[in-house]
Amino acid sequence: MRNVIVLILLFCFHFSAVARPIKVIFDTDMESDVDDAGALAMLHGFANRGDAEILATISSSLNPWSAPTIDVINTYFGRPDIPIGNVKMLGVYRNSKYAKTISEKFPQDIGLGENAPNANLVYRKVLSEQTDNSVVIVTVSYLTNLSNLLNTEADKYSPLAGMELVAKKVKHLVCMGGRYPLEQDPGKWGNFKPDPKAVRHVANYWPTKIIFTTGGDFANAIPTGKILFETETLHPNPVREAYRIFLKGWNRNYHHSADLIATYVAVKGHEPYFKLRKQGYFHIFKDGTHMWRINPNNPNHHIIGEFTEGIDPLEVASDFNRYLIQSNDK
Ligand SMILES: [Ca+2]
Repeated sequence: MRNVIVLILLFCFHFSAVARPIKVIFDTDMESDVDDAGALAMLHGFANRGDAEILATISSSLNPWSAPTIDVINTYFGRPDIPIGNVKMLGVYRNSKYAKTISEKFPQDIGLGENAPNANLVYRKVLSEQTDNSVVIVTVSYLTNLSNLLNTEADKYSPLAGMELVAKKVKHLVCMGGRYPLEQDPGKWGNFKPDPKAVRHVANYWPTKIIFTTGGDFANAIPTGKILFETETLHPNPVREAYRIFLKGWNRNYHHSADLIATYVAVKGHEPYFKLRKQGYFHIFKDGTHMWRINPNNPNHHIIGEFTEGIDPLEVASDFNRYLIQSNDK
């Protein structure tokens, strides 16, 4: 009898400790690299398993094919009505090898990014509808939208300004951004380069915890995507097609997992695979180069760039791959 009570208590503790599904807003530059497509597929994989609820998918790119590619992937996974927002006016534009082809070849009904509402409005509407301290935002992209969000004022969705709205509704932010280790030479790479002003604004003023995840060798150690080519699907898989186009000429059928790491951490947390470093803060220089400094400590800044001892990165890759093919039509 006592064992039964202990089991019941453990069961209750387990399900009260982490509320499932995790409510996620996904912010992406679905254009220059293809791991964004993999990360969004992975997020749908989590949603299919009941681990995540996708509240909104947002493009931080002015590339007009970024938002429709997001819509293609949402539609393929049976969630065609997830709100999509897009950065407006001042933003980063990068070319894409795959986004136009994917947007034209697969079902989507947004057309072009300019038809998507302003990212600010989507963020404000969606956040205002959620319970307090419940939303995880994951950005695998430029920080333009999140910087703009902090600058928004009260509107029809909420009487709160952006800073207060984020502080009230967001649990934490997961940000794929820099390189690691970072103490020696400033890292200059990827998502922090095109709009460093936004990165500094978000890193210095974002009112909740930020978990930074890093790329480079750490993300290269987790090769993912091959499984897309090995798994037959009833309907043509747009994520497989995006990887195929992107990897053509590279003479390989896998890719790094930078954006997938951030997405995994957003839904599952850092365990069991990754070490979470808490002491220090992420210093962002004016040009977007960055350095993890041990002092002073910023309790809101955490960083992930190393595997837990004993973890084989290929083991992580095979787990990530499982989520990548959690489509509805296998
Ligand atoms: Ca990205």
